[in-house]
Amino acid sequence: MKALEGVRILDFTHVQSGPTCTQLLAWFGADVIKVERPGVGDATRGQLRDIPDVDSLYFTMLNSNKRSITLNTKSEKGKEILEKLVKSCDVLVENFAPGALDRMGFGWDQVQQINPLMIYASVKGFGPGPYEDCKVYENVAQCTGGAASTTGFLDGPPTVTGAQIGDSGTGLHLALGIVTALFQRETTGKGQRVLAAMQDGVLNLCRVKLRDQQRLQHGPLKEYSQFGQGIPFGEATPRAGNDSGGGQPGWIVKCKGWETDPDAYVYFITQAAVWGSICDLIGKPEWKDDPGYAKPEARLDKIPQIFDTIEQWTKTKTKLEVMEACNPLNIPCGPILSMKELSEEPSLRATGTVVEVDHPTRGKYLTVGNPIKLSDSPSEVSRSPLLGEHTSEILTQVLGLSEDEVQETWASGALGEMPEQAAAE
Ligand code: CAO
Repeated sequence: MKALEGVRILDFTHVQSGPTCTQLLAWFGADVIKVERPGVGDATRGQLRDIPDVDSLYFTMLNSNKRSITLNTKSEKGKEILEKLVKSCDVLVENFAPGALDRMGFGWDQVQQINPLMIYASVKGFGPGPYEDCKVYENVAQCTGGAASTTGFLDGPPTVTGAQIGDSGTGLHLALGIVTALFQRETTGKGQRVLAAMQDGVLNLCRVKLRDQQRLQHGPLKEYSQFGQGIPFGEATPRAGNDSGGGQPGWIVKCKGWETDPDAYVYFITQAAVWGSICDLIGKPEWKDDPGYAKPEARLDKIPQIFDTIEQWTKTKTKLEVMEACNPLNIPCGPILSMKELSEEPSLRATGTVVEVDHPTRGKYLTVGNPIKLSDSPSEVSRSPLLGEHTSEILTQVLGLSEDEVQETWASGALGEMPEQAAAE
């Protein structure tokens, strides 16, 4: 028994934000039925392809554990099937451009009438307001949600981050909204709308930067290295390079091999509580009692110099040796792990966070499994569906159509072209 077993999701999502959400729900046991346009499907099936005519990794890594039905929801027959699906599902999830579902005839008002229990969940770029009609992609959200203006170095331009906080981050927010609405439905007996706007999701993840914006009104931000460097603050939260967000000076420093390995670095935090251990470790025991170094405030104007000294030590060790030396002393540090290293890390394979999956046309590929572990609801990762792979199965099993009705629906063209195998049957 999985946590969300018995919950059926009508998955109208595409690209990344929505699929992240429904993939999570599928891992928790929900039956996720992905509705795709006949012949085309989710645009990401064909994007960034590494193997000709094979579903891209972009698609396969975001659509595990789902079933796929092809349906032209703009045809009469397609609308009829969609209405039946709406009646049979608990949750509708979508991340179309604003207004697309209304134009299709399946906006919130219509869906509520068809199925008052339905939870109607949407990702949009912006919430209600001046930008609500805009189409939004990952980096647009990072820029409009406060991440870009606070990421990068002080003397450089705003920078986007590799973590997909706009798309995958919003998908995560939406998933929480959906299970919360399902929980509330237990007492109200009603569905409701769930909206996760990408701007809101990014801003939520940048919460500490809005904290700093308000702190700025009461004086400079002393933990930012620009303070120690005597660089005045402007009106808005500045970019802080690799400064640690937690108020303890942190920096990325070189390790052994940095000349040839772009990831031979470690994040090193000079946490006040372990300052004495740091001084011993880097060969500067005299700093422990030196009034110029002993207290955090005294060190603020010497941060670059202190990290230079730390780096002289880290350059003599690999990043993992630095970690091995620091951990027993409770000195927080983070080796910069490359995607290659993460994909090969045995402990991540052992926990199912990195999983190898077999696919009929692609062969074996790696994906990231469920990062949220439930002790009573294990998440096995199964491959993403081929386009329309489960169309007939869903019509019979979920909607209860007879064989004749299924054939009739194929003949109407609403499902696209019948796959050769199904036609032979
Ligand atoms: N049958 C028939 N038509 C279908 C269909 C189906 N099964 N599935 C989709 N369509 C139609 C839609 O109805 C829509 O038609 P109209 O515009 O004529 O009403 C059309 O396909 C295109 O849908 P779209 O507007 O969602 O796609 P787009 O490429 O124009 O925009 C995106 C893509 C991502 C910018 C937009 O969907 C968006 O802003 N989504 C919300 C924010 C979001 O999720 N962004 C993250 C994207 S990356 O994860």
